[in-house]
Amino acid sequence: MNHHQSILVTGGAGFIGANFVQQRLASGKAGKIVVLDALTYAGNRANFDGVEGASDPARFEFVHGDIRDGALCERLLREHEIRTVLHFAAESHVDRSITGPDAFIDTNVVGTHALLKAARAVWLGGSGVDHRFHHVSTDEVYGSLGAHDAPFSESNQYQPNSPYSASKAASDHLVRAYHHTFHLNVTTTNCSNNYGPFQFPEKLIPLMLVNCLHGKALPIYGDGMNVRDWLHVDDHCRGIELTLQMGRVGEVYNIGGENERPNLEIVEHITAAVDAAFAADSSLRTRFPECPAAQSKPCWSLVTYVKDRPGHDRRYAIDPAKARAELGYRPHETFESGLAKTVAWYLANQPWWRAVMDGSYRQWMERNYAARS
Ligand code: NAD
Ligand code: TDX
Repeated sequence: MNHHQSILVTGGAGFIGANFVQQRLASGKAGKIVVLDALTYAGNRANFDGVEGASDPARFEFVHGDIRDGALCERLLREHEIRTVLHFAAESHVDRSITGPDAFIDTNVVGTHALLKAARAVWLGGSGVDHRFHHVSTDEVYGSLGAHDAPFSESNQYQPNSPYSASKAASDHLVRAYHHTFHLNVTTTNCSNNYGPFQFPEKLIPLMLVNCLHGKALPIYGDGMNVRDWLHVDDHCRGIELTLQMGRVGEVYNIGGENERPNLEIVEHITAAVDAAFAADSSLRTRFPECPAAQSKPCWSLVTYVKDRPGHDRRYAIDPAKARAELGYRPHETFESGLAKTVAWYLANQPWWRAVMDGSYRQWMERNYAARS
């Protein structure tokens, strides 16, 4: 095996990272995948259970550790002769960044810097080796769009509005600076809102789904007319692979779904999909007796307007023209096909979401929700 094809995936036990690792293992690509993950509330070792290739030590290794541990990062880069880092690890939930911003600075800013320092020491320390540091970032760094503004392009000004987006913006700047100052070979992708399997039920789509099944209120922040550009996680992962293959060093690529929708429309789709699933499969009534659909009532009846998120960005939208032109990127999944698959996945994988929600998350959500309503 060619060790030089080994990649380090930080945050690989989280939502997008785990989907990326699963996609790569399934593709049969050569090279070992080393996952470095601190297993915060959002990371789940079980995301690799039963995944083909994940039990083969020549193809996959899981390391429980923190990106802020520079010595560990350096050791992994050297030991596995890593030449490609894919940096997913982050604190990722905007609401948590409002109630507790410190972890966002620690992981997203200090952690990214520790990883950059390790990459610089190992890759640029001696005579230099071919390498790539890919940074996974978000569209939120560009701030909020007005209803008639053009979608975000790579040249938009950075205007982060939440502690989360500010911490991601800071990490983007550090990645850029390590390229310009130290000539580290970096690429960055800024992506819009992802959805799909293995997403923690604190983000809009899985939260609404799980609440429907439990017969719990569906909390709509503000007027429900905030707009996001939704992308199936598989398409994001493909965009990252294309950037690794074809992206130019030092460049930034915006990845989006060309699929802008207000939150209320998303919730409408979810509630309709759950209603339809219950109508088609009577066993769901026994499995989820608290769901309104179990009594032939519409899940939409659970919609509850709550106090708005402080600093809530009104609209995000991505202009993916550069990624399309340079990488040949375009989303494959339509929102309808992607959401249908996602609803089916959550219905079939109750043990997964029950397990990740057991623990401190539930208390946090209840406290947070009580404070808002
Ligand atoms: P997630 O919260 O589901 O997963 C984050 C992972 O990082 C978890 O496995 C967690 O254990 C790990 N982690 C956290 N702190 C760590 C640390 N200090 N050291 C090592 N590991 C640590 O997040 P996600 O939704 O999968 O997002 C992944 C990346 O993509 C993030 O950088 C996020 O900013 C970015 N992003 C997310 C979206 C989205 O819609 N979810 C959109 C665009 C960009
Ligand atoms: O209960 C809710 N009610 C509600 O109305 C939740 C959780 C969200 N919302 C609204 C807020 C947003 O307008 O839904 C929209 C989506 O919210 P989130 O799922 O929290 O995502 P968002 O804040 O848009 O950020 C996401 O996309 C960009 C990810 O969490 C980030 O990690 C990513 O960078």
